[in-house]
Amino acid sequence: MTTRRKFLVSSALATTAAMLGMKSIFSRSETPEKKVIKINTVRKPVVISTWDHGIAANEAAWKILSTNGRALDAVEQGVRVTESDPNITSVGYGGLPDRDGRVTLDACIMDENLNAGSVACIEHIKNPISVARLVMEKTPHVMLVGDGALQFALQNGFKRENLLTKKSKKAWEEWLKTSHYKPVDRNNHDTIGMIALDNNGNLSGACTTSGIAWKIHGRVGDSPIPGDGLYVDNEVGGAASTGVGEAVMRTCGSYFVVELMRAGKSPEEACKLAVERILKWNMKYNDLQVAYIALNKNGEAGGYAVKKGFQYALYADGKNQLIDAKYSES
Ligand code: SD4
Repeated sequence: MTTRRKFLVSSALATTAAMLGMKSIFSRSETPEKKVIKINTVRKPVVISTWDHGIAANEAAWKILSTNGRALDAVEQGVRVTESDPNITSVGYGGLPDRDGRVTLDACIMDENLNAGSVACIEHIKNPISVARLVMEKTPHVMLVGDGALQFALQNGFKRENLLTKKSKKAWEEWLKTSHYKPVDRNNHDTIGMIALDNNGNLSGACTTSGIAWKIHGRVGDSPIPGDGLYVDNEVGGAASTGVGEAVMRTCGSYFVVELMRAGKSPEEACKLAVERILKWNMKYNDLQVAYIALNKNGEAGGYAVKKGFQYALYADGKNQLIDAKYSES
């Protein structure tokens, strides 16, 4: 019995699948009478994150994902590993300071219900991602900044700490000798962005950074802005960025990547088109590097960068691997 309703349901699902680029999800039998919708394997869980420090972050996320935990918990715990590592000078504790010697941090988190929480230009808190989560879950707001964010964190039991390690202080003192303000040195920026798909098929993402070294005090980048440094739409996929935040903000980068996936692009194609949008405008940043990572609802992942050198960590099918991203310019 082929009812009109059945037909409508199957064609609607097929259209959705096409829009999401999920070529392999649905298949039909030959005869209209036996129109069976077969849900193929969606690869899950999966977690993807930026740069080589993503390997250790993925491990922490995987512990949660592989025991049927929630993607939101996985991304929070994953990026906390990077934030807490004093040897990583671009995220959290040990991050390089601004030109006044102050370590100011940006972070954003998004769950499977389009909830978002973020903190920008927060000082003295080692794990800003957890403050961002609290903003999302315990306040009617999305973003808290500066002193207000710090006050909120302290009121909620976070510890005030000195985040400027000896190593970062030394680097800053060295920089002070010339005070040459070159905010786009690629070695200076390696935010961690992470997107996870859990066993329930839900997506979440996190992004956290100390931003660009020696920045003007008060400068906020793309990372804490939903739609720029991070975006997750549980119907489609998630994306995160790293690199010169100003270029990402001017193109609403991560939102653009997600919308491209909604329109049927694969994660890698979507990241490439978002990179090309930046390049098309010929933005005048020295040594411009921007990279995106993306993961769709189907468990397909990808990344793409302006320049050579960007790597992302992908944990899927039980394997945690570092992958060299394709790029537009050598
Ligand atoms: C920012 N996008 O603050 C961040 C920096 C970064 O890899 O990603 N570094 O602009």
